[in-house]
Amino acid sequence: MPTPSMEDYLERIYLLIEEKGYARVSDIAEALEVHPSSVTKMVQKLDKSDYLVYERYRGLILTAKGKKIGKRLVYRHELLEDFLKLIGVNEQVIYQDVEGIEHHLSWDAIDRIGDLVQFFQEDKERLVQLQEIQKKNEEVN
Ligand SMILES: [Mn+2]
Repeated sequence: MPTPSMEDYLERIYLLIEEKGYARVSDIAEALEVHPSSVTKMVQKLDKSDYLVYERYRGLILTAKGKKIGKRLVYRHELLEDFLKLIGVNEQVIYQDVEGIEHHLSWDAIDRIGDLVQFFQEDKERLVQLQEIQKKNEEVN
């Protein structure tokens, strides 16, 4: 199991490769706002755990295991953003909230949240009902 920090790297590396076709240490450092030497250290750790293959002058590639988990981590982040948006959380705090919770939920909880998002998406009337409750609660406060 990757640590939260390893998850952040794998998520970002997967996204960079998806967007640009490659992930350089400098790109990862910029995206995660960390020093390149920290990236090198972590990349070596991820290599040791078989999530990727890193060669100093040739860059890095994700292994099948790294791709699989990277894809799930990106999905998890996007699902949690969709979920918070759906239930009406202020968009300005959504990204930070997701960064704060994403590593601390079980995959069971993620899948159940997925069900709930689907529940609201399949019938917009359900969302209207939620919004009515929220309006009422706002009036009380
Ligand atoms: Mn994330």
